[in-house]
Amino acid sequence: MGTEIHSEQLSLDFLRVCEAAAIAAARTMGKGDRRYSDQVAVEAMRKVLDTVPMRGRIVIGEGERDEAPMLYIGEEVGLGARTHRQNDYPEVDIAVDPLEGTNLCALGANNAISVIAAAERGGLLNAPDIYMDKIVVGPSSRGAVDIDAPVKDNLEKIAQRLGRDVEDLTVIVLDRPRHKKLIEEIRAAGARIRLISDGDLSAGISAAVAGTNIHALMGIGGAPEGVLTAAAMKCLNGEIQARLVFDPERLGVDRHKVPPAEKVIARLHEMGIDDPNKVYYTDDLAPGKKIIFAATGVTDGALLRGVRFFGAGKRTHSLVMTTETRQIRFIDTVHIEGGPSTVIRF
Ligand code: VTB
Repeated sequence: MGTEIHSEQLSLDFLRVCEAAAIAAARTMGKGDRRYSDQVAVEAMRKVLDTVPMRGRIVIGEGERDEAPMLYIGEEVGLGARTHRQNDYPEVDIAVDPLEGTNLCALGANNAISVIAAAERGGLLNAPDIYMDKIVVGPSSRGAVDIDAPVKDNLEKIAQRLGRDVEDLTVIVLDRPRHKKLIEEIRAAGARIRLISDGDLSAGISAAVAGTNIHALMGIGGAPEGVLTAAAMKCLNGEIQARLVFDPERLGVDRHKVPPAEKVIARLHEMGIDDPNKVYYTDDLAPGKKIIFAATGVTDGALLRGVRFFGAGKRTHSLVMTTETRQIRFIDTVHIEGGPSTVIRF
């Protein structure tokens, strides 16, 4: 059974986890080796996760057991995973993205982050690692959009809720050929667009925070990122609507580039997903009652600053949130390595 989750305590443990992954990844910034950046982030995250007092189980991670050495789906992590006194620790389901935007980090581009989300058992959808069409909006526009409505209608609704013109909205879209039509539709409606090369998770979070000048995220990205976005939306009162996508035509790729539809449908069935066209709402993706979300900036971004290294240590900027304690913390941490004469700058 395990003990109860104490969100506030655990959220600070997850802060340490994210900080460690972000620092490790940030050290590799600009080296041009995305796999290496990811690897060090995974290793650092895994190491600190194992010091967290919980019986953790990875539900969204680096892939299936046979393809990922660490943080694979089903892996047990945390102090409770390596003791016979398992009942002393709460059972926690965990979704991680140790380095969201591996390319961004490898190139030193903006908005690479380290992310973890957690909930009680069953609180985060065990989503397949395929594509997902998403629309993400902040609290003001919650309940106003519909993933099946024309783009123009959704933009008009968002504009109305925000008390401005469609021309004053900025929508984030992953810069991919599959979004040609979506981009045309957003342009035709009159909204502004920010095209990004990677990282629709950090973009989705930005859409739910006023002051970022980002009002919505639209388009097809990864399904695991969709679950992490949903966890953040639960904490921020934002909304995500989503649908799995595996049709090569919609993805704008050759048929042989993606697994055949029958195979995906069979796999989804195995995972308990009987309707592959189902629309997932925030609570379907992250049904948990006790959701904890933490993210640390790796490179500078719209919401979080990247890791800064200086002689006597480093400084990290993170976002830590919980649904239970209703706290949204922006945490600026100085990690000191130097001696007693180390100077801390405000
Ligand atoms: C998506 C998106 C991620 O990678 O998974 C994208 O959700 C991959 O899309 O945020 P492509 O296969 O078209 O490259 C990210 O952008 C992470 O880098």
